[in-house]
Amino acid sequence: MSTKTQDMISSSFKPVVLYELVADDDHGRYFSPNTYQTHLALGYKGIPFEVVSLTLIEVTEKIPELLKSASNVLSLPSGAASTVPIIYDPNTDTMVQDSWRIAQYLDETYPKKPILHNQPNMQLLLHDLIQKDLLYVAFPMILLDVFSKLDQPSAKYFRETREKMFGKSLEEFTVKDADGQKAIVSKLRQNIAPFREAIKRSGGYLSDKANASHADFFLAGVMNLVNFGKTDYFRDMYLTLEDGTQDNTMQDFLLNMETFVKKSN
Ligand SMILES: N[C@@H](CCC(=O)N[C@@H](CS)C(=O)NCC(=O)O)C(=O)O
Repeated sequence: MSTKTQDMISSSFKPVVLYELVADDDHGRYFSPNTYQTHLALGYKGIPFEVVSLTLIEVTEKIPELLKSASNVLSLPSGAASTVPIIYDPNTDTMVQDSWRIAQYLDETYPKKPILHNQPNMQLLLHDLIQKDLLYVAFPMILLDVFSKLDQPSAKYFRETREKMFGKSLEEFTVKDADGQKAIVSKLRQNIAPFREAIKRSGGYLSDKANASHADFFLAGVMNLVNFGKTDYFRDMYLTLEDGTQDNTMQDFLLNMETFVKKSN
């Protein structure tokens, strides 16, 4: 574990490399909540970084080799897997895998603008709530759309792996009828409400006006994925209150988060 902090202002500082997931070679849209949260964390902390964009199929082809080539890999106790996000930090010659492990590494190595705020358990709790209430609820609405936006080899792999995971075809898993979709939109509308209230209370992020946290980045990542899958429903899901009135809090939150995204290398 790296405990030595790094000086980003030093002239010898080299940009951190982020291995990101993109939808296809042509458009390169980021859609993974897991990688997006790391992407936002790097931008928010002001750590100079470069993005290596990989399609899903490229992740399966390149990540095992990449991990083998590294002399120093930090990952979860469960061990390294063939997934992104991964960062390589040339300043410490360290490769770090898994968004949670990366968040820990970033706060240890670059303590300015912390994202875990010495409350890792609370951050994990928020992460799990966002995953359960906002991501998993949206899955049956968006999975087929995500599939349709991937390049062909990635789409084939996505179908194979996700159908195995869910024990049914993507078509069977997807809710397509109007009533079923309405029920999901309504559930998401209810579930986003406490997060919106927290952001309105603080006037900025989930727990504070000026300081973001790991959970904020994951919330933005999940909203970004849902927007990627079902852009037309974004307003109904996130910007419409139970009584039908419109509230742009979550849109402003997401737009603010987008300012941390690296524009180009
Ligand atoms: N717990 C991991 C999950 C990483 C993960 O599942 N990443 C996906 C992209 S969203 C991936 O790389 N999948 C590769 C595959 O499906 O083979 C993290 O938070 O980093």
